[in-house]
Amino acid sequence: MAAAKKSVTKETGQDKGNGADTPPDFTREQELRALRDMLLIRRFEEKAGQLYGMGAIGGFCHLYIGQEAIVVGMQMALKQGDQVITGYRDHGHMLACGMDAKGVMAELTGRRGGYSKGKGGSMHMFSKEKNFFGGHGIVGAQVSLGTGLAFANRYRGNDFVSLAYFGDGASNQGQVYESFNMAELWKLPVVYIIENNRYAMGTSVTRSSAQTDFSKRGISFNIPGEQIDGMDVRAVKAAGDRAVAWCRAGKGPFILEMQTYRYRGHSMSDPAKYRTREEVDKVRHDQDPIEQVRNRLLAAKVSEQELKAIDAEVREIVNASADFAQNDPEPDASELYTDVYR
Ligand SMILES: Cc1ncc(C[n+]2csc(CCOP(=O)(O)OP(=O)(O)O)c2C)c(N)n1
Ligand SMILES: [Mg+2]
Repeated sequence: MAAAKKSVTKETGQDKGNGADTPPDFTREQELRALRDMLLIRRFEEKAGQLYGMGAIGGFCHLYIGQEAIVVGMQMALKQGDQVITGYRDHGHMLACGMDAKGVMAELTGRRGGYSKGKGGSMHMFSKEKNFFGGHGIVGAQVSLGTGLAFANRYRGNDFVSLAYFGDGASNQGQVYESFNMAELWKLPVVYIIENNRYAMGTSVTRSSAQTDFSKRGISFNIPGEQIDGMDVRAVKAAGDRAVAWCRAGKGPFILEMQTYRYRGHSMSDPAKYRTREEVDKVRHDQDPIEQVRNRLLAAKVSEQELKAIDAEVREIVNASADFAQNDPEPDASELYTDVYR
């Protein structure tokens, strides 16, 4: 993975701190929060993987392991009322938005306590209270919908910003560019976050994309873009601050390419034969977002005990969610006829 290079296609006029190469330090509280929130996603996803292996989860299940710093860092740049929308690799986004782990896990297992009453599954969960708008299985669909959320904010005259997350593969979808055009034309407050994890299913970016610097994808629409080290939660947060401030100030959309990596296959049914084990191990070893924070905390003399307490708290939440998700009843058959558009 290229180290954090940055390409700003239009001068933002914002304070860029020390630049993306050396992101501003976090306070101790920020480091601890980032560690806890990233660990929650990692452990939740590991547990979801186990439950899937046991046959407790049906349908599709796309894990977010390796990409945790992106949603956690971006969430730290938001204020209450800002909205989030993403694709099918969505459990991390939900947890980062503050959705309840029990409700998410129970949706995965198809139980009535799930966010969609057990009728939606992994790719179809929403929370009005937490401003999470899904969970979308159609690649690229969330980009147009996220632009619509921004349009609504502008129409209503509030100062909320919407974040539309999508992948390197989705970046080649036609509706993305129709959305870019409208967003810049109408100065809509939307941050387009391209999670470049280097693969779209089994296809690497170099095989699928003529322009692999995704921060440049907005050039013909005059949308500024930056390339960010998406494995460093501090760099993500700093970039999020700049992009969100730009949108909130009424200057229009902003593109952030987050350079990241997914450790697991595309979905649970992917044997991942298109890459080597060494490639995965190298990223895990050299760049793991959670280990980076843990190492900085240890270097700052935070005790092992304090870190263990965070581990324990997270494990308890995840175990409780798995227990609930396996013991909560399935939805009643009458639910087949509710929440259906006719
Ligand atoms: C319109 C559409 N075309 C194709 C698919 C099948 N499909 C599902 S995921 C995916 C790859 C998307 O990759 P990327 O955008 O990089 O996201 P990632 O899975 O890496 O997070 C494809 C082609 C789909 N769901 N929708
Ligand atoms: Mg991808």
